[in-house]
Amino acid sequence: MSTLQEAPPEAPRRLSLPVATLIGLLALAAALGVGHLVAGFVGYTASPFIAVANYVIDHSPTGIVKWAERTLGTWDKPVLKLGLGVVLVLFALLAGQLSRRTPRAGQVLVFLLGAAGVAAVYARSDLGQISLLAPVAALVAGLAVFTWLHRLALPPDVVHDRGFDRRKFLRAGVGVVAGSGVAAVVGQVAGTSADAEDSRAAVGPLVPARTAPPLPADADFAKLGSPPFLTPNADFYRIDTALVVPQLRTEDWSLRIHGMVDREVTFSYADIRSRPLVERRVTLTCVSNEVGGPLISNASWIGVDLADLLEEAGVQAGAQQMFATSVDGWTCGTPANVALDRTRGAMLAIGMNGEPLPVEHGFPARIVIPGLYGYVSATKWVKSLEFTRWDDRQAYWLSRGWAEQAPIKTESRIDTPAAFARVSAGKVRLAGTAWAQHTGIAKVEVRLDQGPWLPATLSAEVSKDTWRMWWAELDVPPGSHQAFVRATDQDGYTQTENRADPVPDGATGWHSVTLNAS
Ligand SMILES: Nc1nc2c(c(=O)[nH]1)N[C@H]1C(S)=C(S)[C@@H](COP(=O)(O)O)O[C@H]1N2
Ligand SMILES: [Mo]
Repeated sequence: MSTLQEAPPEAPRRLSLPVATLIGLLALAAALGVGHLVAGFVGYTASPFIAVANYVIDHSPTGIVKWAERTLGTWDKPVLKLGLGVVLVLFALLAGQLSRRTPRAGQVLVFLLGAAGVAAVYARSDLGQISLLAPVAALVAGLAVFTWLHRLALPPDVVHDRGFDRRKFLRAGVGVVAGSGVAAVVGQVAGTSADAEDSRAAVGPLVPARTAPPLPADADFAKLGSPPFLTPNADFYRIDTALVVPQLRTEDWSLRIHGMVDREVTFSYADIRSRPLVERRVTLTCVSNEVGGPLISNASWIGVDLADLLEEAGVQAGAQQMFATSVDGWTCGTPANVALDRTRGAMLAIGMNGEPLPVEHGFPARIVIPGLYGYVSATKWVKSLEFTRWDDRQAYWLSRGWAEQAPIKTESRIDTPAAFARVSAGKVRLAGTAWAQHTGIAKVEVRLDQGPWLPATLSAEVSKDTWRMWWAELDVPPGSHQAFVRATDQDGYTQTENRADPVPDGATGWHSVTLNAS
């Protein structure tokens, strides 16, 4: 016993360092386990850990979030969870350390942590009040376990203190670990059992009444190193703020169109599914994409004309923006005139490359609007479209310093050879992609170092709303050289050489790769 209780009975009683530490960690485990258990029944994202992580995403400086998207890609969320986990463990250790004589300081710290969880759930617009039960249960469990274990290790009543009972304490600790684990697993199973995948599998084939024309054979130069014309769903870039992908069944989804409209209307999935469906190829691009970056992909979308739905609602003349909200509370503002313009071809999409939308790309339904960056158009898991004025509502990225109007900028990229590739001197073939959604690409040119611009061969134009592939040959002498690409769109605009950052409305500049020829 004496190893765990450092001081002789007459000295001030206090917990050993390892025991104090263990108490903090076990209280944390209990809080997270119980929180996750209750969240499984009242709303998965109400799990305190997830809610706090979501809060961090929503309230981090926009520069950091966009930096994480660019540099960490799809790893941004695991890295965030890991970071948050480390912070929590440090708090637990601190709570233990501060409570070696009396539990008071640790209890206050556990309470504050629990209160942060409650606040994070309270701050979410997509969770009802009942979901507060999850972080409240976590707070209570954390406090109770902390207090109980502390009493066990250091009874407040000195007279009956028969010294530290190591066995009893360890048994309690094992019990807390096992109980927290079981609670977390039950919560996980309950929270994800209403699985969207089952619902998605039950949708059945989506057969468009108006199919897109067949793809020409030379829609891409994939054999020469350009991207494939249609991006397979599994390779399609993904950007969103959702830490947990919203899990919706078709029967739980609906779309409400309201605000400055003559008649508020609500559509169910069955309503949309039973309409004549259209198929349209549209290339999506993220405003965060750096020059030469990967945040662009192309798909064949199946859905209905958004203009048809808006016509039924009767959008009023003074409406300036279509303010879209997703089930996870993310928001997006689109210029109303673009959403209403029939010739633009905005869609409510339910299918992607012949399948129902993948869950991470917005199942059951999302918005797709040709020619606008995703953050001002492409709301996934969309549940509401409200027509308002710009002054009435500020969308998610708008309030974080990104532009209100964000048409996609004309850009081009070299896909092959890769940067710093070793090539044989002589004729080197380049291939890549160029895009100017809703305007169309007119010309792509390449050049070596400061040499003349040479025209590239373009793939067939499938649609002005999709990217266009190109290939070209350059004569590369031995040594290190830089190959450049630039595109000209059908409005006659040639890409500027001036480099601009993605903030606030998209990057500009020529993409180049360094080639090492020998
Ligand atoms: N609900 C929701 N929809 C969203 C976002 C989001 O964070 N949440 N991000 C938008 C952004 S910034 C982009 S670029 C596109 C990306 O769509 P994708 O993930 O299907 O490629 O989705 C848009 N729709
Ligand atoms: Mo984006």
